[in-house]
Amino acid sequence: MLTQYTFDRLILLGDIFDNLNFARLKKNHWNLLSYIRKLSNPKRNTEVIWVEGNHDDGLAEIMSHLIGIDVYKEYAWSTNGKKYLAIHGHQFDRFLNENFIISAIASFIYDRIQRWGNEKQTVARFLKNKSKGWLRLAKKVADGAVEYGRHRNADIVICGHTHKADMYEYPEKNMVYYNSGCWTDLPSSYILIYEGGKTEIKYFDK
Ligand SMILES: [Mn+2]
Repeated sequence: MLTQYTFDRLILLGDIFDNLNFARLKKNHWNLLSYIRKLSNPKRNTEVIWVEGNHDDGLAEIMSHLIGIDVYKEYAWSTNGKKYLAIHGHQFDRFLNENFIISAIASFIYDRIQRWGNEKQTVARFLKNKSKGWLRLAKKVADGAVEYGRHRNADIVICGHTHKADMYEYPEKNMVYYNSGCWTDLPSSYILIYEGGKTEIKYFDK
């Protein structure tokens, strides 16, 4: 996906790593990391930004040395007169913050489902699209992120965290929310912001 575009800026929206267990990383994971490191080389004029998630909280510093990219809690920028704010989104996940143990178990189970699942991740996708709890969580993260973004004077807020690619409009606040979804399911999803400011959810299937 990365090689099919030329771009000025790549924003990694958190939870790039699950934990510090690097022994679990396979060759293609290291290839991706080394590609990202290559992109961040000043000669390439590509800015690589890592916004910290809840899973890679604390890893960011190590990784910024290893991959040589800057790590942020949140990242704001302007394109074509619109203000964007990228933040991972766990900050608005009250369930996660109030039920840390249950969330850790749920995250463990989801991880197993993904690892045992077939290539198309049928079960993981089913959970995301049909589970009422998941939908409620996705909307709550969106509402929280937009409220937060309003105080930051953002027009567009982009989160990750929920694994569910989404777009919600908040006309009464004059704001739009995007969620970039995730890389671990197929099709993988990401957000593309064109030079003219057009913003789109895209999908990638290998
Ligand atoms: Mn997360």
